[in-house]
Amino acid sequence: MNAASEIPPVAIDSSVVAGLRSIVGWAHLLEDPDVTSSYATDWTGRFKGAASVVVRPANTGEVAQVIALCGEAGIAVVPQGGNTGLVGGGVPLAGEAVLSVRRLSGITDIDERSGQLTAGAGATIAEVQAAALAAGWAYGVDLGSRDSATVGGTIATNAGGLEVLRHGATRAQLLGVEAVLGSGAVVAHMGGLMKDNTGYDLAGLLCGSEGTLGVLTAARLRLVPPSPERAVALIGFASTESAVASAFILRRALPDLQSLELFQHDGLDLVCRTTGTAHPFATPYPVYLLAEVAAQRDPLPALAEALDSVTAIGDVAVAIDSVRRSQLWRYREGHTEAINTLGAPHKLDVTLPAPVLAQFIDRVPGVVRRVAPRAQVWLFGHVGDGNVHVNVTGVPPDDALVDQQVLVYAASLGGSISAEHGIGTAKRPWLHLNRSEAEVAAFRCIKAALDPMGVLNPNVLLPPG
Ligand code: 2HG
Ligand code: ZN
Repeated sequence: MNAASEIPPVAIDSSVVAGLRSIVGWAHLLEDPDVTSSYATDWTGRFKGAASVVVRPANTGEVAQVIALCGEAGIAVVPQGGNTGLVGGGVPLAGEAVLSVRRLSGITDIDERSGQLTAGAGATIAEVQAAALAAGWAYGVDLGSRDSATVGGTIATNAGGLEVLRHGATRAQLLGVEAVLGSGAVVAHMGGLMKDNTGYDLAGLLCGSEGTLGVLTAARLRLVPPSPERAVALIGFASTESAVASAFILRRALPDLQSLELFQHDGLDLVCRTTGTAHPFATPYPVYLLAEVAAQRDPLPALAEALDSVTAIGDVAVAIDSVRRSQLWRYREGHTEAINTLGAPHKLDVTLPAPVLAQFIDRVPGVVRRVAPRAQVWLFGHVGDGNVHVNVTGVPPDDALVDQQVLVYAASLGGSISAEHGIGTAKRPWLHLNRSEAEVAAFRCIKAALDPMGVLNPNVLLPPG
């Protein structure tokens, strides 16, 4: 169903191709399948399509012209940033044209006093972080794919990542956006005012809309004060229950807690085997927490005191210097790449209410194995946000049963079927698990109003029909 394979590109009339070429220039209209294929396969390899063309506009005016032309010609467009999405939302699975925003990568108007900057949609998160740091600030979003993920893509999915518990997800960083709507109109509200109650929050609406309402071209981002002093603790636990209970204790005890992650023995072992790294402790533990505290002054005394108050700890390693901190982080950040070495995984990114989080983690492998006895289940994620990344390998890419079982189970416990990766193509059939008919009808009205020609990413988020 959702993992399309070998889809032939939709033929576009040569006059439209010529029109697009005259907008972006010869070098930025790509047609050769050898070149366009990297834009048409998602990072996991589960979602493979074929782009009719790839257009790479240089500025907002060109984006608007491309959308207007595609709208008139009835050609659907998939906006794409760094192509790091994990739910098939940024790749052309029905032969759409790809509009890459990578060339809109400038970072401008840095205001060191108020802590704000303007980033083009194609700037990477690492570039925004570096610009923020150079101005004496920090960007409140960090994620493993920071070197490729773009501002546009992270806004389109309201990306979360590793610091949500402290700074909120991407939507919380937005002071304004510039975007080209499906109508071809350009909307821009980039004044950067902290207080501005002048009607609908378009930035908030476009954030998380997965390219279905507008193509984001730039954003005014709020920055956060830097927290240069850091300490990381890796803690082994004998059970999920004790790890989750301890996570809640640490969260309350540590106001400077920046990240609070969970992973399991199998995932750690896979990371160690694929990277040739030693295990952190002499004895393996079924579950691990990784906690990072970041402050303006030495966070170690507060971390040590908080760890003392946690009784269930099996073993703990604490790192202060950056090399050792990175080594501990590798055990967690290495999961995504290590799992991909086993073949294209199914990625089910869910959030659970706190009281049922441990129950979900312990029982979800059984839920998967009921329908896929030979599947392997990998569980890790941002336990501080109740967000578990359920990865399943050993299942064909287009097998929907595993996805259904996991998502139905999460929703039955009051959870969300998408914590931070979005709905994309992968989860469209299950939107109803979290959204009522009235809500989906409201979504369709918004889509029709902002994208009247239905040109923008028509095959994601909203269920067909
Ligand atoms: C992470 O938290 C990302 O590392 C990717 O959201 C999660 O690979 C995944 O499933
Ligand atoms: Zn994540």
